[in-house]
Amino acid sequence: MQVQFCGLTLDGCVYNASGPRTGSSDALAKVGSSKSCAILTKSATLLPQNGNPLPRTYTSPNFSINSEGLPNKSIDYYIDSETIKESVLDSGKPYFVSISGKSLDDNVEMMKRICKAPGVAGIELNLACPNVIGHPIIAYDMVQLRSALKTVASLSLPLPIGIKLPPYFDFIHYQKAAEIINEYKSTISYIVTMNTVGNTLMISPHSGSPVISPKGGYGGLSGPAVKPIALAQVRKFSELLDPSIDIVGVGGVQSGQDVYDMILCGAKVVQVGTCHWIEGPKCFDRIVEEFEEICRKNGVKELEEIRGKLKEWS
Ligand code: RRO
Repeated sequence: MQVQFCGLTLDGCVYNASGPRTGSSDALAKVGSSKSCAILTKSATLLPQNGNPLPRTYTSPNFSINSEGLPNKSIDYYIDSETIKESVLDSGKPYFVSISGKSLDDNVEMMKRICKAPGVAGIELNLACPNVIGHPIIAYDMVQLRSALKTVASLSLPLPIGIKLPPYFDFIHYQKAAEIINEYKSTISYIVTMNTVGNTLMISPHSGSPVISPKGGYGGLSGPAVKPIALAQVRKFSELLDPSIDIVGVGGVQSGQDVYDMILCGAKVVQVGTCHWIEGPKCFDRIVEEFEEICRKNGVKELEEIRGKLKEWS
């Protein structure tokens, strides 16, 4: 089933989240060869970074924790390197670049470079990384959120811009964030909700210490355990945002049913992060096939028939 997103026709509604298995052209090419309907990079910085010390990831059946600290090969690698051109741009799938600069100036510089490079379909501006030591989560600070969007608006960029948000937990916080995003509805094409739940902690019973090393063991929570949080984000923002702003749902998606639930809550497209990390790029084939089977069973021919159509409790 095709989906209109960012002025593009996507051949499906499931693609990869920024983060796991998205840092190299090899990994991105594997996403391109799967049933993922688009390709999205790891969040880039102006210069390459190794990220936080190891061990910085932990996985269990129900959840994962990471404090990767933005390891990436730099913006120029993701937009300008020969390997990206050969393996990713040639796949013919829409190619989105995620950025998470150390400062607003860095984000501006990266956005300008992306707009000069050929072949990029859109920019995902990550305002929600929880793991950079000494830096707060930008989109929890409404002053910084407004200032970031004001600056982006002033650039009048020719590419669609999405912003990646952290999870919110109080309705007043959703309202404040939505109010600001709606002010910039002519600049922001879509939101991506949600990033990992920031600063969570897990302890190993064997060592009696945190399961990851950076930041005193605090890291972003993802995986099946966060799906109810992600559904709430998608549902609440679909009630609050201007309908011209699309919603990309992400968080705990590992099955066709999870994709279906995200769309019922109002998602236009759905990203898969932790499941891609654990299962590898074949997860896109499985999830897409499961989703198509559910749609067939329910007689759904167009996604618009179910988008945002969550029923009231009965
Ligand atoms: O690299 C990371 O530590 C990271 C990033 Br940029 C992000 O946006 N979310 C996350 O859970 N980890």
